[in-house]
Amino acid sequence: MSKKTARTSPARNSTTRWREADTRHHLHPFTDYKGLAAEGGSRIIVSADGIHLNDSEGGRLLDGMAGLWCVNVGYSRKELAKVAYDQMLELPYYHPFFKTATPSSIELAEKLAQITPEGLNHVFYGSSGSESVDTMVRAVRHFWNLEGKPKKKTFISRIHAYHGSTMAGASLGGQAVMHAQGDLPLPGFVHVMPPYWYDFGGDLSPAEFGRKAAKAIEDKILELGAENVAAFVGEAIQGAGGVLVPPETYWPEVQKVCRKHDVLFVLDEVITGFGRLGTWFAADHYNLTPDAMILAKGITSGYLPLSAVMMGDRIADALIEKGGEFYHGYTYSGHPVPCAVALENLRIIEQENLVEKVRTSTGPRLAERLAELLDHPLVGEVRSVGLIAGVELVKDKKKRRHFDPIGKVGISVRDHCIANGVIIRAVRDSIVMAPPLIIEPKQIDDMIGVIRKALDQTAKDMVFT
Ligand code: PXG
Repeated sequence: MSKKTARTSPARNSTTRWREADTRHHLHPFTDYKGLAAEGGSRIIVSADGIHLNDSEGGRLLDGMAGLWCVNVGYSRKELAKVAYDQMLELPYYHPFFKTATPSSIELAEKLAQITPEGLNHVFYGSSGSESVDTMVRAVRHFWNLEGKPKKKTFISRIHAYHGSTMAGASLGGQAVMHAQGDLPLPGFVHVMPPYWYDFGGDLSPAEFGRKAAKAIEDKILELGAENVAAFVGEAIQGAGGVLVPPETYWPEVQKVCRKHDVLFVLDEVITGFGRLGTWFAADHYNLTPDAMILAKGITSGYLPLSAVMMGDRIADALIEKGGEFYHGYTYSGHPVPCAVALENLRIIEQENLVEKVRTSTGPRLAERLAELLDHPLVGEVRSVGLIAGVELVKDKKKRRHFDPIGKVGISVRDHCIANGVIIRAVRDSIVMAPPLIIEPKQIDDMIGVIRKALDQTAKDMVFT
């Protein structure tokens, strides 16, 4: 068939046709291509409303992942579509290079400076979390040059961290499988133990282990020499790494260590920002004042691509006062359409009190319902703050021992959940969830009900195989 015939075929809208074309032409992110083709191709999502997705075969799914941790205000928001439409008619594109700016990018910068923690007053825009991680890495290295400390260039982050898929993002991330493809990390990125008590805590109490994991950062700074360390970067809760919620003792200590050794403290709030924890930002939940913060995802509830680095005063003042021209920027930095959508998205979050709803209603409900799963033979630990949660699946609860090989049980529970109409994700042998912030308590009950059923089905499969 010629390319032209394929594009204009009358069967174009059929699921089979989409699947075939998808398999033939589309390289998906984080996908085993041969495996996907062997399974018959993709599920085609055609529409969505509220917290539900509809597929091309009439299936309806509760989206327990808010897309990829991003659709905070839920799907089918006409207000966001209208703002995008109006902005496109008025000014579909212009950039902030060469002494110009656009109203929505300015107003959003002002708004972000207001709602983020004290000391974060300047915004540098990108279109994805990965881009903003790269921006931060370049800005921080430039900053130390400007400070007359050109040796301070190494970044410290954690095993299991996820900071994106670009070269700098994947280097900063602590995902071994990503490092293995393409000779990463780049020089200047090192990793320490994550605050993951279940796997790394040994005989220590969570509180003791939190201090130990923070000390691992200080030990690394001392090993490298503080004069060589630019910044420590961390997700407040490691999302893609399995929703690793640190012990309460961890973050205060980490911030103290960074300040003590004059190492910049950067929080990656790509997942945790914009209400997910029941506070506007994880920095508010953990009472932290980072030198820079990475934002994306929930900033537009995923309706359009947008990200930002919030630069703290120390970095921004140096860039402004002594930096000269900053040779960095993207075609879509400060794009007026996503910025307008972000402003409307923030208005919705405020108007509907979604942050408070997570803190006082749905977050506690999720925690309560998750705790009930602890009686299940497969469940070793449940972790949640607000509407982000992980459930650790284990072979031996007492000894905190995983199945070998790790990964199979998680995928089995995930697949049973999806077959029963709820989308969650599996990371190693944890299942993770982060539903839209508009989810109602009753829908949380439904979601946990399906997870319990999937756990039972998995346990049963294991007995009979
Ligand atoms: N930082 C964090 C903490 C993230 O979670 C990024 C940076 C990169 O953002 P972009 O917009 O470049 O993707 C992320 C992204 C998953 C999954 O399967 C997680 C992410 C992205 C895609 C899949 O959990 N997080």
